[in-house]
Amino acid sequence: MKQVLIPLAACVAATVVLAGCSGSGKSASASSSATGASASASAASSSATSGARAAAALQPKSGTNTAGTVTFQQQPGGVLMTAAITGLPPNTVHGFHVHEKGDCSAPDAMSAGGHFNPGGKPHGQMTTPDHHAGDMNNITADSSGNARVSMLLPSLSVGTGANSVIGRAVVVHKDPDDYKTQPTGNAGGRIACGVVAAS
Ligand SMILES: [Cu+2]
Repeated sequence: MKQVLIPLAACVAATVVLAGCSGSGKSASASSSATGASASASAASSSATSGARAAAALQPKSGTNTAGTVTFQQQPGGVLMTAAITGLPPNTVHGFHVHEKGDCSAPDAMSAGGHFNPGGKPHGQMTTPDHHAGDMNNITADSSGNARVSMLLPSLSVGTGANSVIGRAVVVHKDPDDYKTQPTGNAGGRIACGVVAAS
């Protein structure tokens, strides 16, 4: 099952990346100079080079075996995030965020601080206007405890600007994010953490 699914998912991700790469440089510079662009969109593109990449290796925290790899790639409309996570309890849903501090040293990962929120927004679902830049959709483990997801994150960048993921941390939580409770989404403890570095 796993061996069948992974090549398929990798192929889809590669297709998306390739599609995003072709002709992307012009769109990025066009949006950064457009006066009508929203604040978050112009912040995300003005300091980022399309195609720039970053990655985080998730390490188990709070006594779990949860681990994985998260990659970020700058695209004209935001950052394409792809994650492959293992060691989750089977068939469970977990909050998943970019947190402010690139510090996963604490056994409970509390050293990573709160959600990455350079815009000073309320916590919420990433598809709504009000959300932390680091808010991402919940991830769902399959019957083997694996999760493989891709999301386009509109409020982040890969670069040197205020919204860049580089030097932040990715955190997997014990419980689902309810997308409402402030400022955490009531997602419980932190079961994996990884610092994001340019790649
Ligand atoms: Cu979090």
